[in-house]
Amino acid sequence: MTVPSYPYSWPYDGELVPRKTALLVIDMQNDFCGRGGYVERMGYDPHLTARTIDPIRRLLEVVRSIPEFTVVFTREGHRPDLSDLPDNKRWRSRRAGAEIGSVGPSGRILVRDEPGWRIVTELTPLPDEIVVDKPGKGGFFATDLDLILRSRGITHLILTGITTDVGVHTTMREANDRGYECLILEDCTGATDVSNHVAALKMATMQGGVFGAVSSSDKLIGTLLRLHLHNSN
Ligand code: C5J
Repeated sequence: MTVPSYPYSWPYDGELVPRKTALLVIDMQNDFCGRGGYVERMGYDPHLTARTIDPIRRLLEVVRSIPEFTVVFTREGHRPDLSDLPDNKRWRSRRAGAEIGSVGPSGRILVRDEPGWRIVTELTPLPDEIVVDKPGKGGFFATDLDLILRSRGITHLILTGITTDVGVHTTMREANDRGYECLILEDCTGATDVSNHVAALKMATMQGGVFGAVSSSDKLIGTLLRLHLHNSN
């Protein structure tokens, strides 16, 4: 069963196989979509990123009901001593008015275990779901994400989370170079700037789908429910 998507149906290579597919929920942390967090401190509207919470929650409900589907959450953040924070990331965040490691209404910005760094309560991972902590924008840089996915035989990734143009896009590009087939969901991703969100989705589909395919949670949920019904008959 394939998911209706642009520019081609996904997966390209046949059936959607839950055992070989992982749902990635990228950086759905208070710092990126909550009040007083990193995004708001930089002067952006956190509603643009928070609008993804509901569609991701609905998708998670369906995915969690399907046996063998892997769910992976990522969290961007740094050690309290900031020893894993490169200077370029630090000074650029300072220039944006929200220096990583400084104290704000949600605790120290993008520092592990602080309130702002936590995943929003609506999307709290279940105890058997995988959580990957990452110091960079991409989910593969300086993490064991690739090892975990390959150990499970996963070849297809569904990307959700924030921000479309930074954390999600970097992860999709890293995944694409590593040979994973990627599907990005337009309503389950969001950016601090609407035109960046639209451009990031368009970029994925250029050149016949240079990075992957784009679809929506409704279309994916429809396919997953049909697949689930089909398998349980
Ligand atoms: C950023 C992200 N913006 N997850 N990270 O630094 O988009």
